[in-house]
Amino acid sequence: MTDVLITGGRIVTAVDDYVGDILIRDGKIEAIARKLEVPSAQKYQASGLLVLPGGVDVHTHMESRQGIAETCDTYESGTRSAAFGGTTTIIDYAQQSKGESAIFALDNRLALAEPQVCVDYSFHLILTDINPEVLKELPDLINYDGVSSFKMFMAYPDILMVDDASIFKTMRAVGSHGGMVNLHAENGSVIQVLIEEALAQGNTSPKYHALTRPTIMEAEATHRAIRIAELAEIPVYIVHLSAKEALDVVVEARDRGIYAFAETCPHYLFLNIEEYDKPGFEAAKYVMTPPLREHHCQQALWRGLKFDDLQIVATDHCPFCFKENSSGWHRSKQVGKEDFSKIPNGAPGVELRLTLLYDGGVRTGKISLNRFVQLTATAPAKMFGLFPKKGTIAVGSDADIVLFDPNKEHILSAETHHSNVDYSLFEGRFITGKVEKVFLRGELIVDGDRWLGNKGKGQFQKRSASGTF
Ligand code: DUC
Ligand code: ZN
Ligand code: ZN
Ligand code: ZN
Repeated sequence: MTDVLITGGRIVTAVDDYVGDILIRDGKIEAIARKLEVPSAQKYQASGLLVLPGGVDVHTHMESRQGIAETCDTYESGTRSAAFGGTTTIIDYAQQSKGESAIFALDNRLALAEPQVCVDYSFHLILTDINPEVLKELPDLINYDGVSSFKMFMAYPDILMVDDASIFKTMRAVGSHGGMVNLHAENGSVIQVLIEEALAQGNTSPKYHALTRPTIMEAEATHRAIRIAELAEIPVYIVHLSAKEALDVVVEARDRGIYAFAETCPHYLFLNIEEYDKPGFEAAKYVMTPPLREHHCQQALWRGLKFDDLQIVATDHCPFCFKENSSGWHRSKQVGKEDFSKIPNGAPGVELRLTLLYDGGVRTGKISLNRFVQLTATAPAKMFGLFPKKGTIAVGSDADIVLFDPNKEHILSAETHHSNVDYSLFEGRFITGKVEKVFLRGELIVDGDRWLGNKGKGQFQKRSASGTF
């Protein structure tokens, strides 16, 4: 592999900000200096551009089944879309079916993803059936397979929801081995009552998805999750935190010295509950869980990002097409046309995380440039055992590098994104700041609008301990 030299860019990490040259050799960062001369290297001039570590998105759902629906991005299309957005590593999910071995679930997902992935990848293991045999498998998954995070749902009774005892047992089983539990924190049993009441009253439109999932039921489950983790004496990670009330619970725990961590997602930062007032079935595009919240929640989330009560921004990319299509699995939102509770839960976004957060966070002064890198690359890599291989620009790290033009103006649209999904949550939004070039382990995979990557080139990442930073 020819050496690569990136010259004259503004190199930004979670802590640094300077102009310099980066030499890449055999996929890794070989040297960084004010000026490097390597005549034989392939050169890329980066003056005027930000040179950022490749993004790490720790929450995506490619080819993921939900009831009779399946997300519409394959591992190939979804990871290509990620790459165009400056994300070079994803952590997706392998889900244990009821009665299945967790190791079997991982092997199955690996076989599906491996020939397709265009960026580096790992999985969190979703546990749906916690029994003594499965608990015994977990240390092996951490120590031999490099899967150190386990997700459970406190919502969706009869489908995914596990009880508190299962959460506690799992925490105990993985904690001493460097594993961490991720939780979808909502009180699923209470929410189910509200859903049934709404439907009984004939309230079937998408807006009732939001109205039946109150913020205090997110806060209640967040509190329960953290207190159970406190008893088990292990760190805990709350996925897709959306509500101020839930954030308050995290802040309270962190102030007591508890290792409670949480992520939020771009849609909670930039959109609010008013989207559900869109006419007709249009609002179904915004049916994700938790739902979009009131405006005051957004302000709280930004504050949480700024003061490190929230550590990570991940996308929860879970794309279902809006329009019906005929191929195989029903993949569209139309499944829930007559009943909001049947609308597949999830929204797209894997390609937009960096641009949205740069435009709406850094440019507006809500977060600093270093914090932007911390939230999108460094903290996710550290939280889930990928650092320092991933998540930073340093000698010896993988050469996953994004050249970002901070002044380029563009308009977000489903017409120009690279996901299979047929709509954008941010259609027509005017943005300043764009991913220009993306290197995956030193190979240029995105060059402006051109795709230079290859499916199957993404490498599975065996991770070290989660939740230790
Ligand atoms: N939770 C997720 O993390 N993704 C999609 C749907 C859900 O409820
Ligand atoms: Zn969830
Ligand atoms: Zn998700
Ligand atoms: Zn259908």
